[in-house]
Amino acid sequence: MIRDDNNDDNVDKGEIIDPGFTDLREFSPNTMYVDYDRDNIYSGEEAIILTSDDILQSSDVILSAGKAGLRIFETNIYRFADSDHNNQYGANETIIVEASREVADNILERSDIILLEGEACIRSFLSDILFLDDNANF
Ligand SMILES: [Ca+2]
Ligand SMILES: [Ca+2]
Ligand SMILES: [Ca+2]
Ligand SMILES: [Ca+2]
Repeated sequence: MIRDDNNDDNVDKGEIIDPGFTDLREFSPNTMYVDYDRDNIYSGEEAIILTSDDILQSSDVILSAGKAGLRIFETNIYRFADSDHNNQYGANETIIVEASREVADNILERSDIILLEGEACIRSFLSDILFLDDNANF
């Protein structure tokens, strides 16, 4: 339980009354991240995806834009997710374009279009990582 004494919508020291009842909840098992640097840890700048498997598909929802190990093709409107980090496109790797079909950036965003479903180094969050659900709508 939290009382926002100064109404700044942030939890400050002293505002946590009962640490047992916060909006902290576990990520759903379908909330995964792209382990861009392959350290098995979510870094905060890695993309978060709602997916039931480790295949990036057009039906998956990108919850939080972020790094996804995207690499440039010779044609620079495309990016591929370099899942095995060999700097080469492999047959199982995801291909992405920007919604605008202009030059792609290296950030995986909700607006990006997944042209070819595939691997993207997607990992599950460990179940002991919790997040604060600000508006309780997850
Ligand atoms: Ca990582
Ligand atoms: Ca998927
Ligand atoms: Ca590769
Ligand atoms: Ca993008």
